[in-house]
Amino acid sequence: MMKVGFVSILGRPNVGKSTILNGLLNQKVSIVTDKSQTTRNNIRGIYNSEEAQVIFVDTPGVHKPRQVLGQRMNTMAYSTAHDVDVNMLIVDASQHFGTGDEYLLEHLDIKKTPLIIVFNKIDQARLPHVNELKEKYLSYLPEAHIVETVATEKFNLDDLLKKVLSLLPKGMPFYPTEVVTDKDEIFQIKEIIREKTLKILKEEVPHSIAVYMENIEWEKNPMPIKANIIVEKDSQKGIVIGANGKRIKLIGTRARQDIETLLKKHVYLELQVRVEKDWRSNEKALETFGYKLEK
Ligand SMILES: Nc1nc2c(ncn2[C@@H]2O[C@H](COP(=O)(O)OP(=O)(O)OP(=O)(O)O)[C@@H](O)[C@H]2O)c(=O)[nH]1
Ligand SMILES: [Mg+2]
Repeated sequence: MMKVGFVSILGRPNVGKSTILNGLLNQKVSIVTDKSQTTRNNIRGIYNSEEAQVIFVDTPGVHKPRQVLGQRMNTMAYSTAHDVDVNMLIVDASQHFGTGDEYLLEHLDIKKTPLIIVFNKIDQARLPHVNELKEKYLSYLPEAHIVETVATEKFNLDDLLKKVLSLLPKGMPFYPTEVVTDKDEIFQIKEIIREKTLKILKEEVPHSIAVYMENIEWEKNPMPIKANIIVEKDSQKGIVIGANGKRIKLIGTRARQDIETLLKKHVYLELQVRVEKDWRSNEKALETFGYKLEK
């Protein structure tokens, strides 16, 4: 029998969770940006080999929420911690331990399942600092296994995978071996557009962005895709569009390239910016934009 199981990827925003998922799978399944709270849904990424199937679950970063969206994102992370065979807690080793870390440790229930603490970004940290952090975390979670990584360089991700496999039970695979993620193409297209938008924007605007898919004509070549970039305030609309439409054009060009790679087809991408006031606190809007509470 193979090693099979579910493994969470938990932690505060921007610590490198999605980079670790992509690195472990050698494939981009989850979007990555330098902005915090990039990931907003639980995203499964499935690793397959002769001996194992591991279903990794990338989760939204745990943070002090200000809107319903943020509460929902935290809930996704909290519930994942209960649903897996192994928990992975990712820590940004270049940062100091602070109130955000305390908040996470108070809210995340990770004491009942085998736990690996991954100290990531050690390329940006000094050794004495990493050792101090380790001591701190081990005082809260004395049973934890520890791995140090540089996810952007894939440094030590092989060790991390070995550690994960050693902790997994035996079983039968859940997914056919060709499946890499539980998310469909529409989700992936929307995420690509959101990634390119976030990468171009600064400061507070990224948190206000959602992407809505209006229409895809699958059978046509090139394939027309009509999507909306949603913002929360009128003032943000101009920021996304940019002077003479320069910014939205750049977002469109970059997104189209990645969508064409994903679908292996030519696409014609039409983006429009739309204001949906305070959508992050509105139940109905959250559902429309793909942030319904899910398991
Ligand atoms: N220097 C360095 N940067 C890293 C490393 N791992 C990730 N990053 C960068 O950290 C930023 C955040 O990475 P993500 O993978 O999006 O982080 P995340 O934890 O998924 O963030 P959220 O989805 O917002 O919770 C990106 O700019 C990454 O390139 C690392 O090991 N070293
Ligand atoms: Mg992420």
